[in-house]
Amino acid sequence: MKTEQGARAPAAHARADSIGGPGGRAPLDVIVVGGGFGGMYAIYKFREMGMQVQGIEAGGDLGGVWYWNRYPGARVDLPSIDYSYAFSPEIEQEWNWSEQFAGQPELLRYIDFVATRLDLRKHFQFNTRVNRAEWDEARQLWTVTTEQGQRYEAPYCIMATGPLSVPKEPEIEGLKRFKGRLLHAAKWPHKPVAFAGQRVGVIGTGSTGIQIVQEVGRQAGELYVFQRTPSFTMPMRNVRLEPEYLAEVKRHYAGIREAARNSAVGGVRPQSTRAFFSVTPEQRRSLLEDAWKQGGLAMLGTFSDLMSNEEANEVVAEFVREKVGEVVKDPVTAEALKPRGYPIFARRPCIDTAYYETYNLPSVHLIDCLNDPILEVTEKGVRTQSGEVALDILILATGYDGLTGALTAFDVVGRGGRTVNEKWKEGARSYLGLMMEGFPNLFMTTGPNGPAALANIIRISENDVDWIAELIVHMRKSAAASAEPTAQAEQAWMDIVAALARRSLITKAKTWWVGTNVKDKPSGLTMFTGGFHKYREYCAAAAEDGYRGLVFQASVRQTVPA
Ligand code: NA7
Repeated sequence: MKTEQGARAPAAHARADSIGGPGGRAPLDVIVVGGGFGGMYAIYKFREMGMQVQGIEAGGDLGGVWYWNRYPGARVDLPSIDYSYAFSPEIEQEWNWSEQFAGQPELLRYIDFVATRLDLRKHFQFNTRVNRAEWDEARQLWTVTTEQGQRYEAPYCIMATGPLSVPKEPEIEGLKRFKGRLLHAAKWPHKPVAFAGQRVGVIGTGSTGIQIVQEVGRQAGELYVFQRTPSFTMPMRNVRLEPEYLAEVKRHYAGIREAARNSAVGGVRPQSTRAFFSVTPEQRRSLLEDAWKQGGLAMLGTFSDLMSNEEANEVVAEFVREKVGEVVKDPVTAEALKPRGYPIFARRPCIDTAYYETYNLPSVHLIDCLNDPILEVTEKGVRTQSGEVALDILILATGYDGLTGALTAFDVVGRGGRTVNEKWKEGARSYLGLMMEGFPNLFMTTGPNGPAALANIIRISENDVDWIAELIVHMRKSAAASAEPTAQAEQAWMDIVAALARRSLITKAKTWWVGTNVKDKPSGLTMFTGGFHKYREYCAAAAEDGYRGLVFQASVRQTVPA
């Protein structure tokens, strides 16, 4: 298999100082924390560069969110063709997606295919959680320790820990009291759960809750959906991918990838330059109807200004509310399902398969927690203001400590003993979402202040890993042992992120995107909202500019010009 980097790079200069993992293996060059899409590609890329790599993964296998999220109905909401690796033409040609939006089992099969094809598993230690990572300034190494007490050292550490890897327990009294079966969407059992004849409750109606409701609603004896904030959801209109279509895609993968890299979402979804009010009301309506029929997130791409023009946004929001009213027969339920008070698309827009239709089943009951709040979980079920709902199974689909949760869940200690928790006390700071001032040679893939959550996570991961790899090649050429962004470069990036955020309607909703879903978390938009293509341009410009935003050190006390 070819690598983008081509020839194998020389061995890292710092290897003589480093020690390997257990078993007295060769000194490590790079430790990768996380075995999702980002971590898998990082391991592959650095191995192909001739580096000694070690991956550490908390799960029992590769896959990240797709390893953990085995709940019924789990499905990717980007087209599978886009949501797949672009770095290997061989894998593109050999793998066949069966559906436009692949389900979790197929995604795991793809991950297994890639891992087996590239022989990636041998580089990972599974079932292992990192509990500390510390920069050893004197030796210019990262020391990473695990909960089991193992210790790894390497000059480079990649946190491929993902934006959605720390599930959020809801702040609801009595969860431990529940005598029925308590399931968390993000820690779903590996054996199928039988719902037939069961009284099931679901708390949470984000993307996860919606996927669960539409699936479990058709299986359970009774389903009770505890909804606090309704989400806007649009029809997915998933289809099987026919062999002729796949053959056509395979012939054009290079162009498809190029288009994805140059798009705001990192996928081939068309994005119009048409402003909402530049066309007549009739044309607008007809375009919205077309997008609704087309399905997926087509609507978001139909106009250019839906995330910045509040008035335009509200017309689209009302259009979706009308659709809810057309589908849901009970007017009280329909009204409760209509999201109000925040702009459409400011919360992750969901795409569904007959979600609203599920509420027409006599066995499916919506509990509007805005008017009837959950008071506590009891031994028997959930007690809201209006009474107790007895349940056999309670499912938590209550989201994640997104973007920053993984790196604040354990001690990541940088220069001078400062932790990431301390650095991010007022909110996550980073340079390009990739590095942090005070944390030399520590890299993040899909990190805060990058475009994570707003664009295809696989395209972002590939961009990030390639950028880090190029930087390491640069460091080797210039005999640099460590690299770290300057405080000024980091601030300049934060200013860009903040300026874009001010123009976006995203901040007008309370979501994990802005951190308001986690108690005491500093809130604010820590995502780059300028689009994946622009993010890539910034990353490329930083490299082309000779990494002027970074400080390099050859060895302690000796500074190397970039
Ligand atoms: P989300 O989108 O954060 O949704 C979590 C849901 O759980 C949301 O509806 C919350 O309501 C609800 N929630 C959380 N805590 C409570 C309590 N205490 N009581 C009632 N309801 C609660 O997470 P998802 O897992 O659905 O989706 C995450 C991402 O995965 C998604 O954005 C895609 O990128 C894929 P709230 O909004 O707080 O009122």
